[in-house]
Amino acid sequence: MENRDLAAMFEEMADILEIKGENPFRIRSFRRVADILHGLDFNVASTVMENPDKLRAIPGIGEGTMRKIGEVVAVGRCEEHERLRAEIPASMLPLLRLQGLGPKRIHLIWESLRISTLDELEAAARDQKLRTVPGIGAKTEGTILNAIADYRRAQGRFRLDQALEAGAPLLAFLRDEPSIVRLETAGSIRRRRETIGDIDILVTTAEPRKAIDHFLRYPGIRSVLGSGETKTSITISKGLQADLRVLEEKSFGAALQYFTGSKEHNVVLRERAKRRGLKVSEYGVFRVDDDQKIGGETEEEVYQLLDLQPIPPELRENRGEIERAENGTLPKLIEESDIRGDLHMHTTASDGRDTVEAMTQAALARGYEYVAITDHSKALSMVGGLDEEAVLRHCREIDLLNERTRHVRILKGMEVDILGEGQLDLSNEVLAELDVVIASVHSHFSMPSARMTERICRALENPYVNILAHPTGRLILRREPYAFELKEVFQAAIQNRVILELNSYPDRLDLKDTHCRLAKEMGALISINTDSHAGSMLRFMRYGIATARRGWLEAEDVVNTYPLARLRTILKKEAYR
Ligand code: DGT
Ligand code: CA
Ligand code: CA
Ligand code: ZN
Repeated sequence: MENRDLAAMFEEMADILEIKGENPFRIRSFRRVADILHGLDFNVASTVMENPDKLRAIPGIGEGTMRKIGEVVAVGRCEEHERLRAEIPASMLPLLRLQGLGPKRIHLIWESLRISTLDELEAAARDQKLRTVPGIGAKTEGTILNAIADYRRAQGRFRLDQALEAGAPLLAFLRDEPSIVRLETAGSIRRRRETIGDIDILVTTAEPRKAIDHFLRYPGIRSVLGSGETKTSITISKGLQADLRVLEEKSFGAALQYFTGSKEHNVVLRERAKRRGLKVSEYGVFRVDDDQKIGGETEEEVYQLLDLQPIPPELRENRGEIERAENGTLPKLIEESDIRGDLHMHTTASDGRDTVEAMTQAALARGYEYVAITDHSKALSMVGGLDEEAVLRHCREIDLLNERTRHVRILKGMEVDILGEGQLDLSNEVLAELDVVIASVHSHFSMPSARMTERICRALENPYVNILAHPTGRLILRREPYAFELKEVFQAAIQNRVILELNSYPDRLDLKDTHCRLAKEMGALISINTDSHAGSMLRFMRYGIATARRGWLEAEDVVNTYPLARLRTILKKEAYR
């Protein structure tokens, strides 16, 4: 059981109490526990059994909390949680997942309209009845309708890393089958979207029956959704769907193009074909007047026949890529091999699992030229954040290690908390000792947009800040970004020669694709970092790279593709773009 599952239970208990309009003190204490559990780097479920005193020692974790955690871990359910759940209709719980609604409002809506399901809520918003509830206006009705649409879309979607990891053994299993000649993934997973609805797999074979039967023998199969002549659908772990399509070799390129999508990209492509007297389908490229097939064996050919540069899958979202391919000015997208170092990671000094030395070895194994060690600062006391004195000690250790280490340079850094009003959590004297200063928001997420904007901009004005980490604070499928003026913050970063982070941690991907592109267009520099908490996590770089490519980034836009000497001039703020 993960810490986040436990945290979710406490959050839900707080939500239910709030829907019922109960004691604010209890509500706050459950929320605090959820926050604490989220922030712990060790597995709470195993600790509560093996080393309960370690948990007990954490401020904010009382005996009642210990008991609840113990119950869930031991018997899989917590008495009080179950009791609370029974006190509101089960259909009300999804309402809590709606962005911008919140338990207080659900409470009010229940009080005045007795609404307890998503469908009732949607109907009331559409019929403009919701605005009769105190504190809800026409604008909120619109927000709620959007939130319901978002919620329905998010249901049944998976994070990219989950889909890639669940899909990998299936793909390996298919590659082992001799009757399968070609195998490619298509759809959103090939485009590396941040969330995936289902995995699309395309194969060619001389023996379709054999290939399909092999697919149906996959040991990780959970259910078979359907199997026909051309398409077979199964579900694998966690209910993720995978579609297998068996295709003809001679039109494989056209099929790959078609099933990679996006639908929006394909629509524009087909319109373009039509204007040129051509027709593009999953079977090939055809002349309209005599229905003659003129290509489709490879994907490049499909684009070439439309007088387009081949378009990388990550760009196929109808965001201007077709115009650029027409002019031959597509970006030369960044690749993982362009990366020379990683500028954000944690060690045992705060909440990481590995030592500085182990992290350095892991970086070396990836062929990096430099790494920055950036542990948390003291505001995050629950994860052992460092105070000024500890930072200086830590720096001296890194100096010593640098003397002994060859081939990779260790940069001294810290991930410093941005406090409530934009002050930094460490003194400037100490920040001056560091090579890299990362600033992050880890608290007070729900302040009004104007105040949050001012807070972040103020932090960026500190002359020692180099990188703004995970700038929007979102967690994919779990937490929306906090409210702030993105462009103002980007502008402040540029003015102060601060680099914006693309955090590759798989549930962050923050900045996201469209934000990366905006940042680049505004003239900002980006750093793609993993925020690793163990050496094995340096591999998360691939998710950051995928997002960067979807954000049209080139190596030149990303500071950790630069040789160390050039990077240093930027960290010293002697240069920017
Ligand atoms: P997903 O699975 O929701 O993350 O997104 P995709 O893009 O993988 O969508 P999916 O699995 O429904 O379909 C795979 C591709 O098939 C899609 O990207 C584009 C292509 N396609 C082209 N035309 C159509 C169409 O009319 N309907 C569907 N469902 N797919 C189409
Ligand atoms: Ca798909
Ligand atoms: Ca599909
Ligand atoms: Zn952070």
